[in-house]
Amino acid sequence: MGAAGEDDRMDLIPQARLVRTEGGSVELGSRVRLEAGAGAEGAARWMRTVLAPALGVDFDADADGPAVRLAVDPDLGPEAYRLTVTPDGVRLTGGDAQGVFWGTQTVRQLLAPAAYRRAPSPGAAPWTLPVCDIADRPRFHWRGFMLDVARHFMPKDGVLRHLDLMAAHKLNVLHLHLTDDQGWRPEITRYPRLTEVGAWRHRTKVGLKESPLWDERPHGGYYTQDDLREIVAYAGSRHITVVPEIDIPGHSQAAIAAYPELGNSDVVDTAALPVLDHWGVNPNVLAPTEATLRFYEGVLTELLDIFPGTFVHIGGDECPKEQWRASPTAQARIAELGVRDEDGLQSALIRHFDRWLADRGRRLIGWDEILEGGLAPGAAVSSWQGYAGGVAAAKAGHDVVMCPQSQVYLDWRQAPGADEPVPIAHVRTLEDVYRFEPVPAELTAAEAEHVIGTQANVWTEVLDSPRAVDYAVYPRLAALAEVAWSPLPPPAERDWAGFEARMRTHYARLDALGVEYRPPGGPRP
Ligand code: TNX
Repeated sequence: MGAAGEDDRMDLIPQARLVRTEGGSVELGSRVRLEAGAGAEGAARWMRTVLAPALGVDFDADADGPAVRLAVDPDLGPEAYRLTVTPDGVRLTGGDAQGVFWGTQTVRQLLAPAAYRRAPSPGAAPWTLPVCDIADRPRFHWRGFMLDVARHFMPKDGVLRHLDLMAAHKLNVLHLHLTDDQGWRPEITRYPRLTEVGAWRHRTKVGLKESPLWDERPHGGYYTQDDLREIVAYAGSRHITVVPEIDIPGHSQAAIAAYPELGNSDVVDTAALPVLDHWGVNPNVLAPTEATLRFYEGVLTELLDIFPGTFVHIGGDECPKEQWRASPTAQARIAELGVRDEDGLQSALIRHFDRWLADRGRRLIGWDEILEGGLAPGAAVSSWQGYAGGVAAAKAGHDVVMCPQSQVYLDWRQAPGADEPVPIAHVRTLEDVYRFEPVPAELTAAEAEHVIGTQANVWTEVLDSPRAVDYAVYPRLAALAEVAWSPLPPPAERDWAGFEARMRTHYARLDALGVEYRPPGGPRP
C-alpha cells in the first residue's frame, strides 16, 4: 500500500492515511444492495436517508450488482476504517460505529462532487467509484469547530447545516458558545427571563471598536430545549458531540440583564444593565456569591439533561476583576473562602463547578484563563491565548484542546486586500491554517498525549449572518479538518501545493453543498 498522496485523483479532504489505487472503476446501478453488520446500522441509515436521495439510488437489501457491505471490527481501533472498492462493490469496515461513519464520508468523496447535492442533477448517474483500498484513522479524537451563536444568533436550521458540513469533513466536536454579554441562547425553564430578556438586544454596534455607529435594529433568538435536543440527536447520528458553553463569570451581562441579582449590585446598578449592544471585554461580571453558584447549578442541571457528552465548557475567559475589588460582598467572600485574591476567587468558582460536574460524571473544560489562580483538578483547557496556556496545562497533566487565536480564529480575515468583507485586521490565510501544528515542540511525548485535539473558533461579533459565517469558515475549516485528522509532517514540510490541488475538487463539493465560501481568488465583485 502506498503513502497517501501518491494518487491524488480522489482528492480526499482530509487526506486518508494510506491509499492504494490500481485504476479501474465500479459503476453503481439505480438499486444497490446494502448490508450492515452489528454496529454499522447508523452508517447504513445515513446512506439511506442522506446519500441515497442525493444520488437517486435506492439502497435495497436484495439488489443485484455491486453491493455495499458495512461492518465493525474492533481490532481496527477507535474511529478507524478500512475501505475497499472492488468490482464486487464496497466493503467498509470500521473499528467502531464512528469509524464506519467516517468511511461513508470518504465514499461520498470518491463519487463525483454532485453527490453532495440533496437531489440528483440531470446526467449525474451513473455513479462510479474508483477501485481502491484505503486504511484510515484520525490523528486526534477531538476535531472541533466552535460556533459563537451568542453574539449573532444562528437559527437552528443553520446549526444543523453546520453539523452536516462538519460530518463531511470528519469533524466530531461542535463547541456551541451559547451565552455571552450580548445574548443568552438556551431556554432554561426554571429561569424564563434568561431567554425572555437575555436573548434580545435592541441594537448592535456596527464594527468592532472604532465605529461610532449602532444599527438601531433589534437582534436575538434562542433555542428551546426541544431545539437543543434535536441538535444533539442530529449531531449524534453524525457521531458529533455537542459541547455546550455557558460562559462564567465574565461575558455574562445578558444573564445579569435578565436577573440583576447575578451582578455586583453593591457596586453597580445592575437593574439598569441591558443585554450588551457592543463588543469587547466587559467589566459587568457575575457576583462571586453562593446565590450565583446555586443559579448556575440550576442552569447546568437542565443542560446536563440535554447534552449527554462528557465535557461541559464553563468559559472562564476575560473576567475583569475591578468590580470584585470594589465589592464588599466579593471581598467578604475572599476572606470567607481563605483565597489569596480575586484570581483565587475565580479559581474557587471554577473549582466548585469542576467538582460539581465530576460528581455527575462529567468533566469541565474552560478557556486558558482558568489556569490563573490554580487549575481545578479535573479541568481541561481550551488554549486560545497562544500555546502557552496549553503547554502549561499539558505539563501539569491536564488535557488540552489547542486553538490559539493567532492560528485558528476564523473571524480573522483570510487575505490583506481592502476588498475583504471582514473588519478584523489580522490575517490568517488558508495556507496559514494548513500549516498549523497543534502539538507544541516543547512538549515531551508523554505530555503531548494531553493534547487531545484541536478546534477552529469562529466568533461572530462582526459575522452578522449565516452567509458571513460561511465566508469566514470555509474553506479554512477544511484545512483545519486535515490538520486534525491526517498525520501531517511538520508545518514547513507540508504539501501545500498538493492540498491546493485537492481543494479544486473540494470547492466543487462545497458548491454542491451550497456553502458560500471565500473563493480562492478573493471576494467576488
Ligand atoms: C476573545 S477567545 C474572546 C471572545 C471574543 C474573541 C474575538 C475568548 C475565549 N474570548 O469573547 O469573541 O476574543 O474577538
